[in-house]
Amino acid sequence: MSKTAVITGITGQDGSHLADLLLEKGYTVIGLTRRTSTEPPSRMRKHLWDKVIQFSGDVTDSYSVESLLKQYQPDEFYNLAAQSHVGTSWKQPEETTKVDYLGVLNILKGIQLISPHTKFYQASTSEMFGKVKDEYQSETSRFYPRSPYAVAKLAAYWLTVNYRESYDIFACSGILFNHEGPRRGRDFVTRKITDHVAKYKLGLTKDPLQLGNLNSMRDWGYAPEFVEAMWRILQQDTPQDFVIGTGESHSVRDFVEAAYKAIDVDVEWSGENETEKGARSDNGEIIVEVNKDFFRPAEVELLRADASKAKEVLGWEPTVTFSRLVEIMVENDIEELS
Ligand code: NAP
Ligand code: G4F
Repeated sequence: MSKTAVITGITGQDGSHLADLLLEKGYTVIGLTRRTSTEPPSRMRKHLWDKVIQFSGDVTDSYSVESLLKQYQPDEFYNLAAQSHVGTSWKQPEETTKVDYLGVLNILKGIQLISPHTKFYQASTSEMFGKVKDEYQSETSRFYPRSPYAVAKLAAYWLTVNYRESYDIFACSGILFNHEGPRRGRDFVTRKITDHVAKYKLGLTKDPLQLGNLNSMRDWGYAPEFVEAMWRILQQDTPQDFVIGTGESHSVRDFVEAAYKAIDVDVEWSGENETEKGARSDNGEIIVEVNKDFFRPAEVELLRADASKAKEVLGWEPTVTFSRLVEIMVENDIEELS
């Protein structure tokens, strides 16, 4: 008999890639979708529409989570639902806490009471490391969250540990570093850049790209490879937490340079100081401007993964390099816009 898996956040980047992977493996996939996710134009990827069972609900509504668990008693439950935008979490801290923390409590309570055999995956994040101490962050690094988003995610991480230890539930966190690709939301910095560069290439914009902090460093990987790690985490004999990332870190400035390089444009940085630096193309046009509106009240300066446990225990290793990732995203945006 095929295994059954629930995915919350199935209309998001990771949810859609995970659904593709599990369907390929023969799973029956149930996606929790909100009414607003299914109103036209749908946020659900069209190719998934007929292949997954849609269950209408919301992780902040315990009745809908419990009904889902009662009806399907799934083998696996992947909780990817979140208010996932860090910048937005200062503007909507309550909403962020409800979805990213209370939503997780609803699911764990439901599993404990209704479906204790269900294996649970929590989408934890490298943002929990925040103001980092270690050069590379591993499962044992100190947490120091720097946003309402990261605080809610850290509480949810500890709740997952707590339910595992208190009720013997197979509950795990994947602590994933940034991962990107063609399905990334356009308000995250990578897709914002590649979307703009594609428009520039196609002559659809002459405006400079407006960005915030160019100095922050992120460990950017390729999303389809990261959902494979989620699945492997739930196939282990014992429930454990894993850091998932590439081990390489680049600045936002590096990402901008690589994206313009993908369309054969050299970037020359200018400006009085590091924070105000914008950029010109090799033909003198201003192509990037630093805009204070995109700075955050507190910043995570550097993230870089030590994913050696994942390599050793899960046999998981990323293969897509930083420059290839940027090319994939720019090529995709050019194709989508053409
Ligand atoms: P995303 O594209 O922003 O998707 C978020 C998903 O959550 C959407 O499907 C959204 O559905 C759903 N959602 C939001 N509020 C909900 C609610 N109250 N009830 C049910 N569903 C709700 O995020 P992503 O990049 O795929 O990330 C997936 C998960 O991994 C998130 O938990 C994120 O915090 C975490 N994470 C991501 C990264 C990364 O680099 N991508 C790294 C570490 C951790 P609607 O369509 O209805 O809005
Ligand atoms: O692309 P970002 O918004 O991603 P961020 O904040 O790293 O969060 C993402 O990764 C986390 C994992 O570490 C996830 F948990 C989270 O859900 C999300 O997927 O910003 C990356 C960096 C930041 O330092 C930000 O300040 O880019 C900087 N940045 C500079 N200009 C900008 C912009 N970010 C955005 N979104 N927009 C800008 O214009």
